[in-house]
Amino acid sequence: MRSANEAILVIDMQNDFCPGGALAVAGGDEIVAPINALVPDYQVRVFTQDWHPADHKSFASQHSADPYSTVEMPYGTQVLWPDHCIIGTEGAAFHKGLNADEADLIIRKGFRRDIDSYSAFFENDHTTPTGLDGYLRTRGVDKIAIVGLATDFCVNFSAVDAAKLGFDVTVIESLCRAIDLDGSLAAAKAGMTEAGVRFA
Ligand code: VGL
Ligand code: ZN
Repeated sequence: MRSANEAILVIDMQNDFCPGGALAVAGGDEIVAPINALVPDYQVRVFTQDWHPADHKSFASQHSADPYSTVEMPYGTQVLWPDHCIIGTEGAAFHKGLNADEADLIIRKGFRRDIDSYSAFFENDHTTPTGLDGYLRTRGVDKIAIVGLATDFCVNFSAVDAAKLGFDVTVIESLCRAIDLDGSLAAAKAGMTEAGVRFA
């Protein structure tokens, strides 16, 4: 058992990010069983769920644009995604093999139509908080292990924000899978390293 100041953060282990889903990440389902095996080692367990309204502005369909193209939003450049993780749909549900009953807290993010939220801590304007920082601090956490999907987007943004907030952060790379759009994985790893994130 890990000590009480260490949390595990399980990012977006949802059907739409697994093979067969709307925004499938290659091998996303391979990490379900090893994540289930790891979670019980931690006394503080937070899972996240990407959770978008059907007309979310991160969807290419809302811009008559091609998926994976980009658009300028008030908060910066936004990749436009296929419609995914729509609130209440099967695509937004956790992978059926994931032991989500083990979660102490489930953070939903990306529920505001006009702003995307990759990070478990802040929306993509880097200022609107999800409340997770306060939750972890009030539970006495100062060290976080991160696993899940996708390495180069939601894991990356969560890890960098956590490090900037002063947490000691380790990304367990073998329990993550990447989208890897135009070098995004290499860029994400460089950014995480720069922010002081460790890899295990
Ligand atoms: C994610 C793209 C869009 C992720 C979420 O979980 O990494 N990526 N929404
Ligand atoms: Zn999303």
